[in-house]
Amino acid sequence: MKIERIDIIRVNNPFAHPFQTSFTKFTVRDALIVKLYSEGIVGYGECKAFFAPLYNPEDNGTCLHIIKNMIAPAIIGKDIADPDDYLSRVAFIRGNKLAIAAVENAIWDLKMQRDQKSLKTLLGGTQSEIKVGVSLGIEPTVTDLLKKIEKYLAEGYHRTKIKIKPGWDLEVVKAVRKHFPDIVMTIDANSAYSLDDIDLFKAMDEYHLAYIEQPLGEDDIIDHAVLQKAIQTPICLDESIISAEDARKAISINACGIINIKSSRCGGITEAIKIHDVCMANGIPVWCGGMTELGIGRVQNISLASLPNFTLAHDIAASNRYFHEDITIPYVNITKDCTLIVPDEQNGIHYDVDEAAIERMMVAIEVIKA
Ligand code: OSB
Ligand code: MG
Repeated sequence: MKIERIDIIRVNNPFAHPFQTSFTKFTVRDALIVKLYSEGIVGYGECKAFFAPLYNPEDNGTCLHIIKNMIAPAIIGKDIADPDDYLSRVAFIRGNKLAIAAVENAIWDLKMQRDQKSLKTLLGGTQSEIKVGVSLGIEPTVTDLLKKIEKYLAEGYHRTKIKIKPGWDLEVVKAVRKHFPDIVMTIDANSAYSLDDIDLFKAMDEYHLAYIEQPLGEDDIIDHAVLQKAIQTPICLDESIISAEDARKAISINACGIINIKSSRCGGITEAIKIHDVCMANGIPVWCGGMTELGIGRVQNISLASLPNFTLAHDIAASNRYFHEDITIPYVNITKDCTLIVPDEQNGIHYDVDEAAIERMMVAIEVIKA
């Protein structure tokens, strides 16, 4: 697949409702869309970074730099055989996984179109339908949160995840559990705590959460292992796991019982599958995490989540959970059972990219030609 041209398009899409995490309150989804032109086809990838390095060390500014000045020169005008070939050409880049993943995702999209196969088939997916959960931000009041939970339960979401931060944690969990005694409920701290808070997490055991996501340091597994030993509720690692090697190490010291996989965080779908395989071999269930992505990233996540060890509900909500407008036709939509159908050769489900929508959201563009 000869790479003839690369477009990096910066887009801004307002959130339908602000989304507050322990690290920021999002009002606009700032993202990069990568287009690879090759032999009459265009492969799309979405960069999942944010406007600032708040979730991990990258942001859309650093990703733009890495894609334009490091990745593009390594692949422009070159014949890229497949995602592995791409990854070997950019292997000199340390870190910067979100940037590497954005282009890797576009290479998979090219391959899918060239081989005329669904991504599910290329990745070895086995599930035709996947269950989805919802991730709920920090709200002004507990009453507001309870209302939101009610709304998404009515839509059928299979798991309710609540973002927490110091001051919005145990009391909130207690109140939600009281109102909804039986729901599958989880919390996500995005690294907002330390081992000094061990008693808080011990107290969480009483509320039978399905897991506690990334309570401690964004690059830590050691303290997570200490915490996991002290509590019954499984820890689910997110930020800390950026490679299959990280997963192997975390599992070997019992730092977690579950891992959330994001292909963006670990440099692409190729590494995500390796993490999936390490977890499966060790009896660690996984689910597909989200980065409030636009449709291009959201649709690729659906196919990744069709691999066999993706057994827990995913953060792949319908487009309308976050946005009024999206960039695929159709938008990502849930079934009446709150599942997503995985596109494959048999079911004829197919998503197109809405170029006009991208153009409406565009704030800047870089064009790199061979
Ligand atoms: O930690 O899972 C996370 C959103 C932005 C950054 C990090 C995370 C999240 C979410 C929402 O929890 C996931 C989604 O629905 O896309
Ligand atoms: Mg998380």
